[in-house]
Amino acid sequence: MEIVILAVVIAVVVLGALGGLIVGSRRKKQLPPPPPAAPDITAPPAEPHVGDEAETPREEPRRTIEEVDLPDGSAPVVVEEPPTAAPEIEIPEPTEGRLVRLRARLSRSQNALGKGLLTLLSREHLDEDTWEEIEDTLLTADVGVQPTQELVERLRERVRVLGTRTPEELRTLLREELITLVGRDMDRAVKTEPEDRKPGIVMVVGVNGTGKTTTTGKLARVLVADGQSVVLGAADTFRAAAADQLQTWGERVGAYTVRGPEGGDPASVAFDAVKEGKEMGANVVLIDTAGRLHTKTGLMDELGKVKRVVEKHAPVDEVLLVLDATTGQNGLVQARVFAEVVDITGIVLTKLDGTAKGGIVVAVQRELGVPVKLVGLGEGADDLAPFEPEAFVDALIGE
Ligand SMILES: Nc1nc2c(ncn2[C@@H]2O[C@H](COP(=O)(O)OP(=O)(O)OP(=O)(O)O)[C@@H](O)[C@H]2O)c(=O)[nH]1
Ligand SMILES: [Mg+2]
Repeated sequence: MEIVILAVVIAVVVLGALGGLIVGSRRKKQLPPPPPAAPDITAPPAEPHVGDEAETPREEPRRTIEEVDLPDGSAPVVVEEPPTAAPEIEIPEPTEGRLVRLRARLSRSQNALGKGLLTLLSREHLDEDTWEEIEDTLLTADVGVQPTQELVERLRERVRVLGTRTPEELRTLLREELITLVGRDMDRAVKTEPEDRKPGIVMVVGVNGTGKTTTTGKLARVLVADGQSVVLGAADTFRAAAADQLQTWGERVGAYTVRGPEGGDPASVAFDAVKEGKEMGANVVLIDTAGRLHTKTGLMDELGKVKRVVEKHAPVDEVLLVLDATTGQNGLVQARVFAEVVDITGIVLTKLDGTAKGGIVVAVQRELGVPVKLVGLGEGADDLAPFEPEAFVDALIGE
């Protein structure tokens, strides 16, 4: 009996000591973590680059199994904040002179056109064959038949008048003629600020994958950089991912996104977005629409409906048709069909960084009688530039 009592006493003492050890070690680990270093708000927002993530060191301290044990009541419960509570709002870079800054992107793929023309024009004897080569160069760059013939005619006339040609003279001449061809006097401002009301309403349309959502997101950044408040309407209700994609762009610059149920009516989302924009006192509402093939009548009709429903609020100020520059002449067919369904007021030419077919700028403006207002020069957040004929032509022929 005495032995049993002794054994029980020993067991209690040993267990108590062990328990104390465990509690002690828990207390030690529950010290509050050191405060995180304050973010450097003076640093410019860093652009992510390929492979960045792989190099980011793991900053969070690892938690041990003991720490995630149930609390024993004697120690306070430590609730950890989620690592990123709210996304940091980025301040996009200003838009002025963007095309000049992004010129290298253009010239990498386009230089061939301008340089080729200059070389041909510098030949001692400008015979019929040479003029034909000049024509071919322009056609290959998708300038289009009619504009090419006009340009060649003007060049022939001016070269004849010039007589002897210095390279500098030729360059000036070609520059002038190309700028005339692209069009000096078109109003290329994106209409986001109607005089008599708020918000301005912009719709973004085009076939699948041309860059509509990306362009809407980049445009939101441009507007925010210019001090405007923006509401986004995710009228692409075909895929939930489409609304997520747009919302992510919006969150980065603090623009609110109105979205509807997947498979819902795009017109009602667009309507709600403008309603929300009005209530919030926003300057601009940008409506992203689902990509649709210009050959699918039902979908094209739906697009017409989106616009009509939005116009129950107010006229749409800008309908931007997004065209992928790499698709060349097919873009013209798309442009024609879209223009029939919704009046296009401006063209956005995307992916100009990946093609030597910059001549499509000329062709598509001719086709629609509507100016190219913006150009996409990359996948980066600030790779959308207001289109400027002079900077564009300078990129073609090099400085
Ligand atoms: N290189 C380059 N890529 C671009 C440009 N604009 C868009 N993209 C890319 O094109 C792809 C399609 O872009 P989205 O914006 O999703 O195209 P979308 O028209 O909204 O597509 P859907 O909604 O599916 O019709 C993405 O990978 C973009 O990063 C550009 O100017 N240059
Ligand atoms: Mg999209």
